[in-house]
Amino acid sequence: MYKSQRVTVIIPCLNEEQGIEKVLRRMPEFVDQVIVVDNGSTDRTSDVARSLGAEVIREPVRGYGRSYKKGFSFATGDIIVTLDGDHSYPPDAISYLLEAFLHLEVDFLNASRFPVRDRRAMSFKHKIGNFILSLAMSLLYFRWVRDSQSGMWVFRRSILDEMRLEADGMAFSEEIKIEALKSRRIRFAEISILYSSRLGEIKLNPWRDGLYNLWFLVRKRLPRLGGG
Ligand SMILES: Nc1nc2c(ncn2[C@@H]2O[C@H](COP(=O)(O)OP(=O)(O)O)[C@@H](O)[C@H]2O)c(=O)[nH]1
Ligand SMILES: [Mg+2]
Repeated sequence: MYKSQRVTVIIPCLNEEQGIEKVLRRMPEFVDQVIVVDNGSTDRTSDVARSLGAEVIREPVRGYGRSYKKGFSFATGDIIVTLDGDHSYPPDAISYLLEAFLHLEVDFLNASRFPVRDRRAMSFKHKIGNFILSLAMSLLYFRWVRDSQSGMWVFRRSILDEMRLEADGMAFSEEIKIEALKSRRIRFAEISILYSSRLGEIKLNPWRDGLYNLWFLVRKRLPRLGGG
């Protein structure tokens, strides 16, 4: 419990045995439920997660978005916090994010990785790609978003009823923010966290996922451009 709110943390994992151990060891005491969604990892991810007290849920179909949607259906907290299992997002920032979330009285808080202070955390190519995707999202949805691709969010579980979440892959990260921005009832804010270099192997394919995510942004906007 954090200030009488039940907190669920959800972590999607695909072969993150190193990262998930560090993430779970740094998980704050006040978190009520930790869900790790495993998608057919071939390493010890599930065993490690279970031994450190997480609820491990298996999603048979691959995909970042797919595993989040599965995880949401098992969440019981009033507030959901998400992060990667690769130890690149700081679990220590959860209390700071929750404090800001409650203080700002928002329903969706995006943790921006920018400015990146750790030089090894993100390559120049990824910085450019992220900038293009965030600029595209900001222009298409008329709202300045610094980090459209961040994987760390804090939101009220109840807002999921207002969202249409369709992406099964990496585009899920931008889709959930778009759905939050589109709804008049959902108050959105963004603050910075410290992002560091990941443990283990990257699952994102920069060209394939980057271009697809750009296309996804435009496609999701198109029917609205035509129909108003
Ligand atoms: N369950 C599940 N997790 C995934 C899948 N793809 C990526 N992940 C996890 O999602 C998180 C984000 O992936 P990552 O490679 O770190 O991408 P990046 O942070 O955008 O560079 C990591 O915790 C991955 O293990 C998937 O298909 N299924
Ligand atoms: Mg990551």
